[in-house]
Amino acid sequence: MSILTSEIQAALEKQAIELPSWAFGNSGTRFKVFGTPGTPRDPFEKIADAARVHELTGLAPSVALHIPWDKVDDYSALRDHAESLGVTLGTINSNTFQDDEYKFGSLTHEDESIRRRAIDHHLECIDVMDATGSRDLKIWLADGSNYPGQADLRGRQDRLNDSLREIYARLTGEQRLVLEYKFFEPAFYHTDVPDWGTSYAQVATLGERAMVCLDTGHHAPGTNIEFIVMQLLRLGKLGSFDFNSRFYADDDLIVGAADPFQLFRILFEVIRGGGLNNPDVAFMLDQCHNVENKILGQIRSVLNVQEMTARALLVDADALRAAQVAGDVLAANAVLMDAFYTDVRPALAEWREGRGLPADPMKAQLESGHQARIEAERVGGTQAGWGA
Ligand code: LRH
Ligand code: MN
Ligand code: MN
Repeated sequence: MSILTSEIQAALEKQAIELPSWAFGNSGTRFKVFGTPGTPRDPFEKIADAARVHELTGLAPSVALHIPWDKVDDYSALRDHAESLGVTLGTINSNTFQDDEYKFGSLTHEDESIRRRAIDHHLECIDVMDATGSRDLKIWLADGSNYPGQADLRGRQDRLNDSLREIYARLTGEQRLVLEYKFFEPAFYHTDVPDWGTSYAQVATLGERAMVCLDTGHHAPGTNIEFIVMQLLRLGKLGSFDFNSRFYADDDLIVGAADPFQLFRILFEVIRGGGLNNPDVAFMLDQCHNVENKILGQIRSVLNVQEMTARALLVDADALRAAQVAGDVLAANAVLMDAFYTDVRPALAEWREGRGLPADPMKAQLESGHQARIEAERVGGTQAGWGA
């Protein structure tokens, strides 16, 4: 008998993790971007790679796009291409962080013509959503300042709110706006949306379909991220995750690589707060694979999320509650740790096989010759990379 009960298996069955198109393009640091054979040259090839991850894991049925990195003439054709490969197009990410105009801000800018341009970019992203069938518009702003006195902090919050109201008003049907926060970078003194509180304060004024996006790499070291997860779920405002892991700042490394225990704690609070398999909470990756193989990096990532989800589902909730109520500190902690230390990998391999998936998706990809095939096919042209 599997250690994964039928209830746990049913929860795992529904798990869906969205992949970022940019994970398949070249990336690096400000020091170097490495090119690698077989890297996609356009959004169509990025989607093909994402579909390969889904084919082997059954965990990644949608792909997030970043505009203009994934700009194409015909979004319906891109949608058809995705669907023909068994995946759908997901979150549309806006981008106001790479144009000269936005040096001093975008949706917060002092100059009305630049702020207008930034709002219009978001309205165009919603046009894209209409064509791709995407539900979520994700906004992350690089807006901020480097020196005390450089910017009017208060005025920028007011302009941000005006801008967001206009963007939100353009959404229709099920469409949503999710506002991501990040405590610093590229701005070093102040950031206009630095924390979950600011994001919450902004989206709370917009309406029900405006939510917070929590990127796990966007917090100061030592931040209790699972507490934020709990609070946002409690408030009904956790719209999405950008999963990744970090050792230092916004490292965008493979989720669960730096601190699997933190990922377990986050997923435990997701389950506790009713966020697992809840359509209101989107699970996305936001990662780059600078030095490792990108398809394998994405496979490893979704498996890490699945493994920690399975472990978190193993927590004996009744025993935990009893120990908490009894004030039995060590027993409560032991309940959590027992689940965390359970190796679920053999049970997940078995479960995968039962669904017609490879027991070991990493091995399956390595032995399939798929990488050699795309390397042979993708010659000429310009490889997609950070910023394209
Ligand atoms: C900003 C961020 C945001 C962007 C992505 C490329 O650091 O996390 O989500 O869209 O990186
Ligand atoms: Mn992010
Ligand atoms: Mn980031």
